[in-house]
Amino acid sequence: MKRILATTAAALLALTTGLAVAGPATAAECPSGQFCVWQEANFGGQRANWSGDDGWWESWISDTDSSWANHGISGPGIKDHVRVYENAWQGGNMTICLAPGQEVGYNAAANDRGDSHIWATGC
Ligand SMILES: [Ca+2]
Repeated sequence: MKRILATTAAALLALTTGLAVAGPATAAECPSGQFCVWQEANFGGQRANWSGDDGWWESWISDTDSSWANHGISGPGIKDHVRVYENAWQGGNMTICLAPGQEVGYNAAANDRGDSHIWATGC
């Protein structure tokens, strides 16, 4: 009996471990319908999030953005992509563009450069 219990426990442990690995542990925490930006890579540090456009990011997130997630709602004719620009009011170069559902833990070209963003129908 003792041996059966031990085997069952081992099987349960293996099952639990497998589930933990398969789970969405890397998914960024960002509300549905919103565009989220973090000060640190891999969705760390303080987070900013918007449901609409912002032509002038708050000073604490301007030029400190290091990871991004687009949890916008997708659909026909809906502006579901997000374009980030290096200057206010979509000025300068576009640093990064995210498709709906896309999460970027780090991007060297876009790191610490964003100042504004708009929702768009494409990139
Ligand atoms: Ca940063």
